[in-house]
Amino acid sequence: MITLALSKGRIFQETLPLLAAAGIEVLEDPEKSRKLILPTNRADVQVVLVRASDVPTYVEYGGADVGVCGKDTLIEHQAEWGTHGLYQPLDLQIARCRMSVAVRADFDYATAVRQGARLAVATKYTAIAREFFASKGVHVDLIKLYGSMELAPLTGLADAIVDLVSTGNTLKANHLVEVEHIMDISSRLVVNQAALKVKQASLRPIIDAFAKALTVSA
Ligand code: PRT
Ligand code: MG
Repeated sequence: MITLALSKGRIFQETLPLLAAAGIEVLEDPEKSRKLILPTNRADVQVVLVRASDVPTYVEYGGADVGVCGKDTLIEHQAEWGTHGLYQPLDLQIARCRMSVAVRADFDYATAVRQGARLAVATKYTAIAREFFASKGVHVDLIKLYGSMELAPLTGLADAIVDLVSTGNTLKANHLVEVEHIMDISSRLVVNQAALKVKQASLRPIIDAFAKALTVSA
């Protein structure tokens, strides 16, 4: 059995065409079903639904053989738990967005940075934020949040946030502006290294079909 870990929402939806290219069809809609294990048209392939941030954990420890997760999630996971056991063969170019720094439209970020002010930065992505501001030589107090980062500058909890942006609509609706582009983000295929050896015969064709679908769409 090959077990594929996906999170509900954009990653699930955007992985479906790649699965189709590998001849795999998920037989239930996660938005309608309450099942956490979804069968596919192949008796030897199943999908498990997990939180986006749990995908690397499932794959690393063998709860799943393969998974799909954002580069953001991978960097944060590896900063906390190290890099063993996860093979990352492909950038799937799906669920694309960017990691950015945003502040209130009336906050003078450039001057605060130039004057060496200590910035209070709220984020879910503490490893990425720490590394980014350290590389710029900016002193920050990091405030860890688990969601709705946009609220932090509006309530005075923080001067700035580090968050994912795709259309920019969420920032705009909350009178925030992007002041730094930290990195582009897309989702990666992650594979359990032991599974790659032991289940090579069934895993390789799936990885190869994904890779081929990517070059065709590029
Ligand atoms: O939601 P949950 O806490 O379970 O986990 P999650 O937020 O990590 O999962 P999910 O499914 O929301 O996101 C999965 C992955 O999709 C992320 O790890 C990213 O790699 C990728 N992705 C792509 C995004 C976005 N685009 C995105 N726009 N993840 C989140 N957002 C959020 C962003 O945080 C902000 O709140 O959407 C809002 C901004 O969107 P715009 O379009 O208004 O700019
Ligand atoms: Mg989310």
